[in-house]
Amino acid sequence: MKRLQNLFLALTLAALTACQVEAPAPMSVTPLPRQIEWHKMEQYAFVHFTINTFTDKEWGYGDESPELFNPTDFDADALVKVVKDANLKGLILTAKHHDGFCLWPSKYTEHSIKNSPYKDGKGDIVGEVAEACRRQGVKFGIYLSPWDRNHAGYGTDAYLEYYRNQVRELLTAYGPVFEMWFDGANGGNGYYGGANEVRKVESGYLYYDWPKVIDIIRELSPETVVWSSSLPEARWCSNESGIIAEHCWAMASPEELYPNGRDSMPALRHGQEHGTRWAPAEADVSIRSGWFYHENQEPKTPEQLFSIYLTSVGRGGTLLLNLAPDRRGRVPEKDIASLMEWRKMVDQTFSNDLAANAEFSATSSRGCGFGAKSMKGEDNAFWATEDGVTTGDVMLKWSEPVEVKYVMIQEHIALGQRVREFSVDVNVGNEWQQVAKGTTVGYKRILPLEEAVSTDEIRVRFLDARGPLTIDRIAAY
Ligand code: FUL
Repeated sequence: MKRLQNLFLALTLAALTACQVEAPAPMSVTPLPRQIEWHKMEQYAFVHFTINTFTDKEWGYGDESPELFNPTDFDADALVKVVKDANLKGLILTAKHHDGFCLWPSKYTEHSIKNSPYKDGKGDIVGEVAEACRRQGVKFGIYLSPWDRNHAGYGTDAYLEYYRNQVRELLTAYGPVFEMWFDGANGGNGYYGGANEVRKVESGYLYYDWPKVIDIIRELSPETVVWSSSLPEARWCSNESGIIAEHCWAMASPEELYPNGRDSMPALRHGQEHGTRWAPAEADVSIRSGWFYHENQEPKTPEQLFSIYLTSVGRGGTLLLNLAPDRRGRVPEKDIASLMEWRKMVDQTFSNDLAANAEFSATSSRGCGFGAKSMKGEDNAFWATEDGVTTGDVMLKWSEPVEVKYVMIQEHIALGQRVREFSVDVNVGNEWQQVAKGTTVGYKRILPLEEAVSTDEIRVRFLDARGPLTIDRIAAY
């Protein structure tokens, strides 16, 4: 008995010692905890709703009467329910668009909902939506247009004070918010308190002195991810079509994203391997061609939305999908139908991970706890190679052939983004065929195969990386 006990003790000790393998050191740029939470949301809604909805415009001039804002059937809970049913994890609302009309009763201006017929001036769309989001477990975010075509002081210090006051007012009353969206459209003609002129602000974004605004956010809502054109914690993916580039780093350097305060499209599109911040790409796209509701436009089809899902969530960033309530304040029925069908397609395609029944192996691993099996399923474990090993193959083997149309790869981004090149191969009739290849992976990469293949073995070859490989998951659908 005693010998058996000793043996058991020895085995346990051996196992413990063997398991004392440390994870690879993090890369120099890694996401903040709030950015990891943001990545995990994957998809959330934008809601463009304001006076433009009633004037049939995309950009209001700034002289519109607040009397025009009069939704006849607005119900914040119904709006949030659409978002929730579509499995969108958050909602970013246009609290103020370029025309300057405020959807909350701001104490800093009369150009707001308090002078509209909506609920006899007692309504507060921002507050109502924020509360409905909290009730239904959807995260709330705010779009506050920096460009304001209504404000008399736009272009001067007076407006900057007004703007910062509003950021403070919103975050105090409606925070915490998961994301603040500071649009890049800037300066031009407008009403400007009656001046009716063209106002250009200093070199794009520099006028706003973003660090001062960001200080207010950090003070009042520390968990907010800032989408801005200065010190971004999430960046524009460079287009409004829902397409993140295939080659896309989550890292970027602000001075290269915004040289002289202006957008650099290549830097926004691809990020930078040696960028100094974690500033991942977000794909903003509208369900219709406009951001605001226009009667003559149609929603995208479920198939189009599915394709957008693949080029956004499937390329390491997030999807910010815009809904445009109509003059009732309701998301149009046909848009809801398209959304729900899209959700069904995503669920059906990605609910059954074939890799759950596969045998995982790898050409090498760091050892205990970091073995190939760690890439199976959703958990915190990840596969890692030894220091100095930046390539490796992962094999998934089934006892019976499976039909595969999509391969999904996730890096363990908490330690940084590393993969520079990879190939996906399938074994058909004892021959390896390359069915997909790529450069970057990041939080999540979905590789659609040209056509479904029947195979009992898949191999993912990591051909180059910036450091030891750290792969969270490989799945097949
Ligand atoms: C753009 C704006 O000008 C559009 O109106 C819209 O809000 C879009 C999301 O961002 O820059």
